[in-house]
Amino acid sequence: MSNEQTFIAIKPDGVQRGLVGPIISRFEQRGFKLVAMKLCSPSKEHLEKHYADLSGKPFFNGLVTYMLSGPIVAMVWEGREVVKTGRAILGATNPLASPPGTIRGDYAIDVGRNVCHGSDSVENAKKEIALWFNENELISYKQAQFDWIYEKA
Ligand code: IDP
Ligand code: MG
Repeated sequence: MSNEQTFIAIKPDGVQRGLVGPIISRFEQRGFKLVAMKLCSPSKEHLEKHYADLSGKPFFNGLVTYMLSGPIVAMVWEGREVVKTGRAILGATNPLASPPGTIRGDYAIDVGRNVCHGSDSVENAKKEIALWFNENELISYKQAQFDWIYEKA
């Protein structure tokens, strides 16, 4: 399926460090399609909901404070196996365990400042997209380069 979707976010450190362009470029250059994007400052409640699965972790409060520390670029990207491939483009959660060539492996050191977020499963991607975007913010269009990226739809 070439219409799988994932939720990708550039965290406050990524925005403040001027990494919006480089991070978007990696998804564009790979051939994925941008379906939605906004610069936003979500509430504490919204971020606690986004990371609800981690609410029992000792780093949870620090994580929410980090995510509240500045604007976030929220995006939806679409394409074949984009959830799994998006995670590969981001790299490992701990940047020091992430090889050069990945976003975290090229731009980050500490796990608590790892510049980007990506959904970890198709099911969670659906939930995260619904949490961060209204349906009318997801734009439907044919990517001009589609037939040059995919052999078959
Ligand atoms: P992921 O972002 O690679 O999916 P998760 O385990 O879902 O990793 O954790 C969510 C976020 O929480 C991480 O991206 C990172 O910012 C933060 N985090 C995870 N583990 C730690 C930790 O041990 N210390 C501080 N922050 C952490
Ligand atoms: Mg995660």
